[in-house]
Amino acid sequence: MERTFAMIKPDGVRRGLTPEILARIGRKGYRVVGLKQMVISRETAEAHYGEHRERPFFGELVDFITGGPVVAIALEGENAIAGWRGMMGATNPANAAPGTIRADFATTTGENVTHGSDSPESAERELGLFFGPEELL
Ligand code: FUP
Repeated sequence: MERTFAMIKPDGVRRGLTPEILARIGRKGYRVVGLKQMVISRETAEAHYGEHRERPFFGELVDFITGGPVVAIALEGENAIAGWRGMMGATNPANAAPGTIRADFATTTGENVTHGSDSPESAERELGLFFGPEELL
């Protein structure tokens, strides 16, 4: 069993895609072990995207991710890290495989609806950033 951190970003929440995305997660068979709607602080956003700090899009990325409510989700299941990234599709929706969330619901890299941890180390770090131990059931 593996745990990963998933997020419905502000564009997804604003567009009312939360139920659709949670339904896909449920159909796939992942267990939701943590779930909350929240507005991310700048401090948390900068820590979450710390690996991109030097990239030219960093400021816009932080503005975007803190600009409205997100849904933070802790998922559990077999191969959940790679599996959830597979359901999301490529970062740039133009390259995302048909049937993936980003192919179905997004048009730009900057606003691509969902996030998913990319490794066991990221998953542990991101779950710790967004959830206290008492929030993961
Ligand atoms: P992913 O793991 O698929 O979310 O992709 P990255 O970690 O590479 O990028 C994180 C976020 O930074 C993306 F979701 C959107 C933003 N980004 C850009 O805006 N422009 C880029 O060229 C790359 C990423």
